[in-house]
Amino acid sequence: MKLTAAQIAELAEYLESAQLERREVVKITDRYPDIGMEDAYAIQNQIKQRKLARGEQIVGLKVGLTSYAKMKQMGVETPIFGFMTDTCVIQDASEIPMATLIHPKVEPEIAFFTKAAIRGPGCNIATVLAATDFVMPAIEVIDSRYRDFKFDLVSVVADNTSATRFIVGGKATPVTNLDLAALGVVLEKNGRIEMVGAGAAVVGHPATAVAMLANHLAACGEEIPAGSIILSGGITEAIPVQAGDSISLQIQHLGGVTTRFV
Ligand code: OOG
Ligand code: MG
Repeated sequence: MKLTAAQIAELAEYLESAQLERREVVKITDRYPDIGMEDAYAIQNQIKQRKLARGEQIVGLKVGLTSYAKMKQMGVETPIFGFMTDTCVIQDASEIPMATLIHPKVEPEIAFFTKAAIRGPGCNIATVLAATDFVMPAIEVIDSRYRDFKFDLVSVVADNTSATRFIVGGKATPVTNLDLAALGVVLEKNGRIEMVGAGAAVVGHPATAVAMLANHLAACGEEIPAGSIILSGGITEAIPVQAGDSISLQIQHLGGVTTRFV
């Protein structure tokens, strides 16, 4: 660790208040250029403690920068991991007020619902599928707290991987007989196709992203609990949204999910 406990607490407060007050801030590496990955997760963890202390509940976990498009863009080879609380949950087909966000983008994802704990190390596609109750299509709303949505890897990890809102819908589909890598994905904004993709865009298979999350948690003696929702990572690039935009995601065999920004 390169930061002191006091600096970690201060940076957590800095980022979380930006989120709560819906304003952009300068990225933390501009002030502390030497921040390492361990510090970044310590800041994210401190943000989690702040939210728990305020009575929020953890509802799920997320994996980010899993698509080859984003990895290339960021020059990284390993995904990043974050958490979601009950305040992130938006119901299918309901509205999201823009006034509650900074500069949101949406991305298409496959959400996993676990029926058993997943504990690393050594997790793989098979371990994950065996512990999966069902999958559903999910729209993730990401909203970086950083100016112009620009950041480096440690800054975005500290900022809880831009986690903000998510919406699940469609059919709760068991994974038996389902090839998640081959599923076609269509993301529309206001009735126009914006992005198309396939499950394989996420590190070859979305369950691999979940396995990487379990293996990451294992390094700190943690696991993915049974009954978790896991967002396995954006399948395409994220698209920016504005008030008035309707977003619709269709995933082959899993059905659709929609939301509208007002
Ligand atoms: C970081 C979060 C990325 C994903 O699915 O790739 C993410 C960002 O791009 O703001 O959630
Ligand atoms: Mg995402």
